[in-house]
Amino acid sequence: MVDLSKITTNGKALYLAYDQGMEHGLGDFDDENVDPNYILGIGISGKYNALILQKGVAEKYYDESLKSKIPLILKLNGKTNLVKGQDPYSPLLCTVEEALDLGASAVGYTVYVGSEFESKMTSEFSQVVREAHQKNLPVIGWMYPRGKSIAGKDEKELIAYAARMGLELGADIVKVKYPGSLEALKRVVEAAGKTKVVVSGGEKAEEKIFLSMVKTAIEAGAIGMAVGRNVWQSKDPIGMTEKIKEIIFSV
Ligand code: FBP
Repeated sequence: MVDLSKITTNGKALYLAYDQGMEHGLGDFDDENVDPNYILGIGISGKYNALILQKGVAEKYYDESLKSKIPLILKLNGKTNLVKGQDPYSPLLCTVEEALDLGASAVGYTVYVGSEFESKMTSEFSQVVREAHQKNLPVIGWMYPRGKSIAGKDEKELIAYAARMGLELGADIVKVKYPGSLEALKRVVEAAGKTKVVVSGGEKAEEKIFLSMVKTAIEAGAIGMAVGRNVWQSKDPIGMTEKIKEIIFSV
């Protein structure tokens, strides 16, 4: 088993996701959070377990002085939201070797389970797992059911299936969308087995609703959260961080 201690605290984790500039475009940003330095500041002051970046941002902003302050999870694949009308494919953009050179403590990769391009992604993901595990580097699978073939299917069941795919493919942690209830998330955690589960933050929600999702995630057995917009779109990102941490790390 790969050692997760560099990116967890007592087995729990809170990650700050900042790959939305590629995945969603500028619509997620305002004048402050468009600047990667603003996010790094939140990550460091909030003592996050790791910051999630694409390689270009890591190369230009995650410099030597930051490496001892906050661990890096390098996202190895990505895509824009501009390509429409076909099933999603997220190509490998960065190698495990490059991630290590950039100072990464773990790597991440999105698999769109159910996409007609699923086999390309499962194959790339398997290669990532192979190379990363040779270097004792943890791998986090963003396991997201997507594509025409899943239309009309039970979303909760699909999220559990995607989490299971993460286990089957060798992910150390799977990052999943919140399936809507405690029972559904318990099933996801059960499906993932010894692969740990973190829940994705999602669109900016009302604080009470978001924090109750965090509470449910921990109750269901997830080790924590990977949050972006609900923190760095907040008027008080550090205050928000403290509230999330109180839930994740006090149990
Ligand atoms: P948020 O907390 O802002 O939702 O970020 C989590 C995340 O998984 C990001 O890492 C990624 O950019 C984004 O969500 C992808 O979401 P989607 O594919 O649903 O647009």
